[in-house]
Amino acid sequence: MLSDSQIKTYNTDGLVKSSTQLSKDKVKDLNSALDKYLEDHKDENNEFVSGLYERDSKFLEFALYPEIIEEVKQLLGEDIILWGSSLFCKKEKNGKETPWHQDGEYWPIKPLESVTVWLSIDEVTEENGPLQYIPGSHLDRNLAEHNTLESTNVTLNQTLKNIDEIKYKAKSVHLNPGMFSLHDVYLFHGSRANNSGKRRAGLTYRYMPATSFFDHVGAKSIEDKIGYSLQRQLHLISGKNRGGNKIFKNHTTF
Ligand SMILES: O=C(O)CCC(=O)C(=O)O
Repeated sequence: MLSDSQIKTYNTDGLVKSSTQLSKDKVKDLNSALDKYLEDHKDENNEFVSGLYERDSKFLEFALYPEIIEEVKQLLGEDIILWGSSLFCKKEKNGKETPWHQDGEYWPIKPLESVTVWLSIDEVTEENGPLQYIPGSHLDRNLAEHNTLESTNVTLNQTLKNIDEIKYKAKSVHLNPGMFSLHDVYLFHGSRANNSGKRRAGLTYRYMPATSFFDHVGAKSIEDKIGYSLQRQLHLISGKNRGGNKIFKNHTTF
């Protein structure tokens, strides 16, 4: 569980590193799932894969681990929907940069609230392109202007317009396999390219309060801009669906 001081850090910085370390067996399971996925999709570019558990349901299991859910609950309250998952698997050479961005810029959630769990599969150090963020950049609860990038050498094509003058404030998140951080939907974050010789793979799981509404219909207009589908399966994992969401699976009844 997150301590009071970790919750305070999340509130003031917009990101906190959890103290939880998943067991060796769970880390092994994560690695096997990724190895299998990469083998099954070896002809594709897997540096950034969105809609991961829709593509391979094995990845749903990790998002439901109580170690993770209990900490998400501490930040979002009892009513929680898991709505998304991605793979960020930077190659060991020429591993793509993730430009500085706010997640909320292109997410059809109203009111916009979400916590991302960034779960490490590989060791993440300063060398292999750790997640970086600007502490406190989430505080005014506004979406800043983004530019659309033409480059194909990035995982996402959106980048914050006025990031250069505050980049010096950036902090990095270093993780061992089976550790995770949690970050806020308005946080400015990104990651550098990887040329370290060591792969940097992690999963992101996105949770929203079930009091918010995920707008599958409105999402269609955003999909053209970002270039991938936002038609996600919503999983109610705790409490009640108070936002009138279209739930794919309810995990709270047995
Ligand atoms: O891991 C990365 O490179 C970026 C992750 C990210 O953008 C996110 O978690 O929203």
